[in-house]
Amino acid sequence: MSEKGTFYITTPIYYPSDKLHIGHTYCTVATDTIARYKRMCGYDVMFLTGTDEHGQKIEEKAKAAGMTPQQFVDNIVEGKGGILDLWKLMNISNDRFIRTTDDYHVEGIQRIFKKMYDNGDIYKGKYSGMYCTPCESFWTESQLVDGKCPDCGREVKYAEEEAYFFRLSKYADRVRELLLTGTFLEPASRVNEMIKNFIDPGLEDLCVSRTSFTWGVPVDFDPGHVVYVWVDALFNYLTALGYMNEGRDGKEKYWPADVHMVGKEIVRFHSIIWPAMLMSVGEPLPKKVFGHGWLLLGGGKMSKSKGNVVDPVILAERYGVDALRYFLMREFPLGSDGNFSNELLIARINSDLANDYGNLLSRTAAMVLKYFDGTLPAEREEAPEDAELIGMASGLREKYQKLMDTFQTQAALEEVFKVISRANKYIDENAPWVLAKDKAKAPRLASVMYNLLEALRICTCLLVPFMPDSCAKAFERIGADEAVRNWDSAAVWGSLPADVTVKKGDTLFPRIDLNKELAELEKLEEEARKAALPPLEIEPQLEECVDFDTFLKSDFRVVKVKSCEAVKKSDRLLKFILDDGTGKDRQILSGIHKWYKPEDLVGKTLVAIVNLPPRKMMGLESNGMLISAVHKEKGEECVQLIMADDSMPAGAKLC
Ligand code: ME8
Repeated sequence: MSEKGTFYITTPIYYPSDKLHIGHTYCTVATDTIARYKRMCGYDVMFLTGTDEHGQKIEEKAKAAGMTPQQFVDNIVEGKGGILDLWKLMNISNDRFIRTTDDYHVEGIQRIFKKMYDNGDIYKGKYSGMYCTPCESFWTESQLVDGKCPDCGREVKYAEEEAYFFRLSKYADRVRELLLTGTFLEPASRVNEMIKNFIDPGLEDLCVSRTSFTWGVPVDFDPGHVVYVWVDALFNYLTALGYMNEGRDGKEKYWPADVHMVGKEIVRFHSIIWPAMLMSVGEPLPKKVFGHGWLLLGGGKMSKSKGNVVDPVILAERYGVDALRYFLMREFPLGSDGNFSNELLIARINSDLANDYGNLLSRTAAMVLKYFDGTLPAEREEAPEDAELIGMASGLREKYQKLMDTFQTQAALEEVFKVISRANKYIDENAPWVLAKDKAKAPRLASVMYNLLEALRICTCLLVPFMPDSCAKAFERIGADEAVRNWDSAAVWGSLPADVTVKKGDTLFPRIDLNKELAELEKLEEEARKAALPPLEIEPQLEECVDFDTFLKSDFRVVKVKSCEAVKKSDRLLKFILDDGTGKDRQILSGIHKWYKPEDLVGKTLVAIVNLPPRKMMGLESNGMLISAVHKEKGEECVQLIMADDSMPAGAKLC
């Protein structure tokens, strides 16, 4: 074991019900950054993430997709472009990945459920109440907001069934005490929320089994019941370490967890239900639950059903994984909500990464190459004006550590960038291009260059958890070998060798053309939104029968278009003059201008129902209706007129 000890950190396990979006990516990148930071400090880190694959929502989605639930989740987790691919792309360094459909976890959950049953904390009763299917949550009437789910705002359904209950009420006092003492739940503002909304009104026992669907961990001693998905999900943090199963190991080493990183809407499960269940099975409690905020879009939550999700793959592929990771950690403090926009993303990449950091790196390396052929000479001349930069860079690690240890990732980055700005200013103050003109000033020029490289090295060491790949490239560029890329050396000014050699390299963070990119992104996002929709939607067939005589009363005829023009002041209507075989012109109005140019329809053979009562539209009479095929494609309505073969005479009856 490492001298520093162990550090066990987890993300929530994600529902593989849809592709993950930038909000999930935010949560995972934040956890990854902290895991990488702790590893860098010398901890033996266990970083766990995974997927929460059971429950009614998944069962319903799989059915709609014509798959078994297992096929459905396999595809979203392991399929091309699935969750595993996303985490690989985002350079997520998890040590383990748990799927709640893994055999070892299922076995573990069955044993855990039985253990709580045997110790009297789970009992059989009857549940009646309101259930939110998307959130897999039961709510009492008093918890509903405007009659809807308080978490997601969607409709809830009344549900009644025989069920097992967990004696949550028994643990209310101990949970209250846990929340009120120490720093179990952070940020502190979330503590009040939990006490006021859930503990004070009185904790009710929790329904922990379902019988109305089958996609879950079966209760082995009572067939027909499946374990409530949140019991199944929360215990992943322990089964992943081999608790009550032989499939994994590490519980002795890593439990209790140091921190569960979770989104604010699931703080309740992690800070109330989870500790109570751990008390029930007699296991130590996690040291901390950290409830981060949401990434919002236009002030509201991203959700697939609203069609406003942002695809991290598009952004990472366009601007680089590290730029996206940096933005997510730099723009929003972890505990609060933040409004995502493409504009903010691009502005942040341009200002911090292209201008400040990237520019400092490329200017410094280019100057060392230009003035010293890449290798600094031994002779130096220090000056008092170096002190500020050296002081700031030397003290940076200490400030950074305090902030990172309290998950203030945004503030930690701010500190790093203060040093980067100071270094850029130092270039302007010392004007190396002027020093280079005078041979006698070469020692001074060498000192200036060395100080810049050192400041860059220290900053880069501390940026590694945020942008691992780009930092490796930056180290290469400034000639920092492995020995001076680490945590220890980040506190030691002067770690680079005096005769350091820099290398040529590509621009790390190219500047982005804001307006061009915004337009491009909008187009791509629109295409992605459309592609995500089911390709073709056809209305379901009516189940109610129409009797034959009634059907025969509808008079469908072949008609030929004599003329067709747009109706003035209407952007929808076309006016058709038709030959219906009677020798008299028939006028029909049809709202299909969006799909047809009038001139293209003249001469066409169509089908119309001719015995509808006349209707007036925009002051014009319409005698009948043209028949069209209607469906939706990628969410857009499509209307196509039924065109008959031109050999069919006008007036022929359809039957
Ligand atoms: O809740 N901004 O899974 P999940 C920030 N399976 N975070 C966001 C977000 C956004 N816009 N949207 C989602 C579950 N998240 C359960 C967890 S743990 C034992 C079981 C975060 O896929 C959300 O807050 O719905 C949550 O922490 C995580 O993504 C997983 O959400």
